[in-house]
Amino acid sequence: MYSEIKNYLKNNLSEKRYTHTLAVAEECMYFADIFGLGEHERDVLNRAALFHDITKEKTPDEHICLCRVYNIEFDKAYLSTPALFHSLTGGVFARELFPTVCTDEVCELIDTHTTGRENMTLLQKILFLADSTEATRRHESCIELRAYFHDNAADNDPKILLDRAVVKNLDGTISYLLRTGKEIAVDTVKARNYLLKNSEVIK
Ligand code: DGI
Ligand code: FE
Ligand code: FE
Repeated sequence: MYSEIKNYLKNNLSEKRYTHTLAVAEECMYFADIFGLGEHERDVLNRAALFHDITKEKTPDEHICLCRVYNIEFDKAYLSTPALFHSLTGGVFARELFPTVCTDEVCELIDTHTTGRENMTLLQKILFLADSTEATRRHESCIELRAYFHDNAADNDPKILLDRAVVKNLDGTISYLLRTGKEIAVDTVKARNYLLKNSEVIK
């Protein structure tokens, strides 16, 4: 099953996006080991990682069309930021191609991989973070975040470390959006506030 999906991705994504996709899947399995996840959760993570950027290279018009066809509501912030669209359309698009593989559990992870969301599940946090900490990312903030988690994983409660790393990732995105004058999605703010209020992220 995975080889069929990989074949599709290899033939339909740029080489860079394809390499990133495989690296996210590998990074998700690193987190799966850290958190001792079972077979089912590993499988859901793997599928979501493979599909997470399946529509990243589509045009804004193609995204709008997918939203119309599938009755997906989107914030007007998404029109000025096409980068946000792909997390909304990825699930429905993947499901059209691989209906039995892209289950609701898988879609739930794809939905939140870009902005995060209030009260995320462990698997949602893992995909959200793995997207930035995968080994082929070259951006300095991603390299730092990868080192932050990987270097501290052995001697910290991994759940708290994960929450801290998710907040750091959100902080980095928010700083970037402020620097470049872009709109901050409500889910991005809610994801951060929720963790500050409900998790032991502050030492
Ligand atoms: O798809 P990837 O490149 O692997 O990574 P991603 O899904 O995290 O997408 C990154 C892009 O999403 C990047 O251009 C910044 C943008 N982004 C993330 N959160 C927000 C956002 N853009 C806006 N305007 N608002 C957000 O809250
Ligand atoms: Fe993405
Ligand atoms: Fe990605």
